[in-house]
Amino acid sequence: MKLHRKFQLMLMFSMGLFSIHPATAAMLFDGVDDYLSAKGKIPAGLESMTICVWIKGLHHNANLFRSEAFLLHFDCPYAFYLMASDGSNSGYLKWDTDVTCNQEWQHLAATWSNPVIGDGKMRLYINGKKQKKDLSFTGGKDKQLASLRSLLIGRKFNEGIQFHQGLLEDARFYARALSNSEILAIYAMSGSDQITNGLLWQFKLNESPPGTRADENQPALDSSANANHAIAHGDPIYRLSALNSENPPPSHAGSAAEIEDNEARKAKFANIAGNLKKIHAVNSLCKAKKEELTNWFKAHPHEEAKWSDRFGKLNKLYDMQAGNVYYRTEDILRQYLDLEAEAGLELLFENQ
Ligand SMILES: [Ca+2]
Repeated sequence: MKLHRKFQLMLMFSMGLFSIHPATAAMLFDGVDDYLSAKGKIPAGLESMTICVWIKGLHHNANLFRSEAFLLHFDCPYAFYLMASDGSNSGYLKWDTDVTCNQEWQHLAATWSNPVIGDGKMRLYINGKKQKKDLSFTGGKDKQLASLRSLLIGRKFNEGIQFHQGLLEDARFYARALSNSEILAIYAMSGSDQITNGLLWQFKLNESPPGTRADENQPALDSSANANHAIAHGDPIYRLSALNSENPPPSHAGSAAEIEDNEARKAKFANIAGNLKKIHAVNSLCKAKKEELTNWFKAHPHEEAKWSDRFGKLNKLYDMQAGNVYYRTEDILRQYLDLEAEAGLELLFENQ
């Protein structure tokens, strides 16, 4: 059976049957107060599980999933943690590599099965690839996880592990441990894998067009059969996904059909390149304005004393946010321009 599935997967790779991700949107979390909360009709006494998600994370050490039964963090090294029904816990299985260094799209997955129905191992996967380390966990006296009643996505876990900042797409929870090849298929097929056996939650996070805000009246839809929709808190916003253009399936010899697919993909996401250029432009304008004001104040120490408080605070904000989310850098640029105007200056990006 396992071999058969592996062969099927290899065949699909070689025939170029992987389709373009159908989604155009993903959900952007601001790292301040955005998160999702879902209640679930979940069977008690889970003996195995899988959680997985596409992520483009900008903030180190953020929480991805929190529930009564498990945690998954976008953190280094702490990653995956289970709570059993008898109150015992697994401790953390850590990431082999620092996933938070990668600010590109990546697919993260965690699985576990107890030693009765499976091998009693917790596992982590990055972009479909099983990591070297695993962790044994029996699931306590009953070999079952704590009753799972709710799921928080992206919410702050503690002072060290904060709100998620960045994009999420296609978050799933299964009441079974998926196999290596199933995880690989979810990664490689970008949403068209149709692996639904045991699926209890699936938040594609692509239900609204880019630019729309999710709020309490506009829940994030659960597309599993359970329809356990999630309430959006803090007004996260839908953004263009760009999943395919930035994270194509693992490299393999491209067939003619695939090369055509790639061309279509390039065309489809050409506007994203435009957006990225805009982000870079805003970032570099913001940087230039900061330097310009710094130089001017250096040359005019009397003026500097008057503005140093506000300018210093703004610079701190800039250092924290530069290169992160577009609208924040834009906002900082606006504040530099306000300060410049109020100081009666017109420096006009002389160095640009
Ligand atoms: Ca917010």
